[in-house]
Order: sequence, then C-alpha cells, then structure tokens
Amino acid sequence: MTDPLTTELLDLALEVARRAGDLLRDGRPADLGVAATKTSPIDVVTEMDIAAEKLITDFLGRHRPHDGLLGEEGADSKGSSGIRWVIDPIDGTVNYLYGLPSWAVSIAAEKDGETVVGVVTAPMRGETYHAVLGQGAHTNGEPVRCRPAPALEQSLIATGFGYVRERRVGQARVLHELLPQVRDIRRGGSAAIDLCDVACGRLDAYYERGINPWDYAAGALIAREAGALTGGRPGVPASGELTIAAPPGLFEPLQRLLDDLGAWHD
Ligand code: LIP
Repeated sequence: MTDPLTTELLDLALEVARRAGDLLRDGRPADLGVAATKTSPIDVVTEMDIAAEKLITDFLGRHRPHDGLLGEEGADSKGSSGIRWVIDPIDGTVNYLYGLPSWAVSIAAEKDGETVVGVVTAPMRGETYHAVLGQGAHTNGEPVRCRPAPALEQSLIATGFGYVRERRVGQARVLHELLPQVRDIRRGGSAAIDLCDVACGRLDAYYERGINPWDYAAGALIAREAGALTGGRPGVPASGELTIAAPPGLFEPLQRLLDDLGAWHD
C-alpha cells in the first residue's frame, strides 16, 4: 500500500517533470548554444538545462519548502524534512544540444537517504517512467518488467562515456575487451533512459563509470522495481565508481567481468 507521503512525492515529481519536459521540448531555441562548460570543453550546459532546473526547484520549493535539493546545475540544499530531491533537468544534454531525441528529465525523491520515488520523462518518446519503492515500475502508467536474463554472449548492453580524455581512454579499453563477449553494445547518451530501457526490457543491461547521482537515482529505482539488480563492484552499491543494472542471472556474470576488466577505475 502506498502511503500518503510517497503519493504526494510521486504526484509532485510527475507534474513537475511533465512541465519541465514540455518547456524543453516546446521551448528549445533553434539557435541553442553552449552557455557554459564544466569538467572539459565537451561537458556542456545550455540555457535550457538552467531554465529547467529553475522551473523544477521553484515548483518543489513552493510545494515542499523544507525539502532538500540536489541538482546537476547547482541546486544544493540540505532541507529539514528528511526528503531530498535529486534532479537532472536534462539527462542527455549533448543529445539535446544537437537536436537528437534521446534526452530526459530525471527526478528522484530520497527519504532519509533512500530513493523512494523515481520519475524519468522522455518527451521525444512520449514516455514517462516511474516507480515507488516496493510498488513496481511503470511506463505511461502501465507495469513493466525487465527481460528474462540471457546468457552474457546474447546480451544487449548499454554504456556511456565520460567527458575527460583520461577516463575515455580507460572506458575504451574496457569496451574493447567486452564487445566480443556480448551480443552488442548501445550508447544512447542518457543514463536515465538506458536504465529505463533495462526496466522496459529494451536492453538487457547497462553499465557506466563516472555518472552522478542525478543521472541514475530515478532510473536505478525504476530498473530495480522492474526486477533488475543494481550495484557497482561486488558488494558495493551503484555509484560514480561503477553503476551496473541487469536482471539476476545476467547481473552476476557481467559484474564479475566488468570487475576483472577494471571498469571501476581509469
Ligand atoms: C550524461 C549521462 C550519460 C553519460 C554522458 C552524460 P548529462 O549525463 O546520462 O550516461 O554517458 O556522458 O554524463 O551530462 O547529459 O546529464
């Protein structure tokens, strides 16, 4: 049974994700450019990332002024309610900048440090994914489940790459070893969408080194509620060191292989 608090958190996340998604889809300037860079010249921020995060934080601040906030574009407050919102206003910023469709708004709510609500909306797909802890995963309100685990050599695996050269060298090394051992690799450009595609059974697995909490908080809950396991190195939770999502039976051999390949370090 969903309690009133998680119902409120979900309703707020769904509404503000919808509003931000509409702004981003309908308000994208034809001449959209780079407003700033972060860790490297290819780690970009647009005016729309900033505008969407402001829309989201203003909305949540009006409705739940005592909650904490953590956002990719600078929102960072502790709050006093025990609830913290973890926000990626555009996951897949480079795709959004180039006009490619694979980008999403990702919003998670943590209660005392545990993610209890996750919402990812992908406006160009017309899909919104959500989960409440213990209540299953949904796409546009319909329940979804991961694909049954295939053998590793039959698995379709998504990954992504960082923005700093040294990290990309290590990621390419891992990919070089992994690719001959699996069905194929996909690199879509949005961790949140990749995690939701695992939940929907459109991918068998996802892994990446170097993503941030705002990239994976919502999508990882959605994947878990769809039946996937998530984690990093053996015995380590998913983190920036390494994030893996896959159904049981595939998660374990993939985790062992990625650990042996050193996917957790540069
Ligand atoms: C993106 C991640 C993606 C990763 C990209 C980038 P952003 O997040 O979702 O998985 O491969 O390099 O970090 O920066 O678009 O919010």
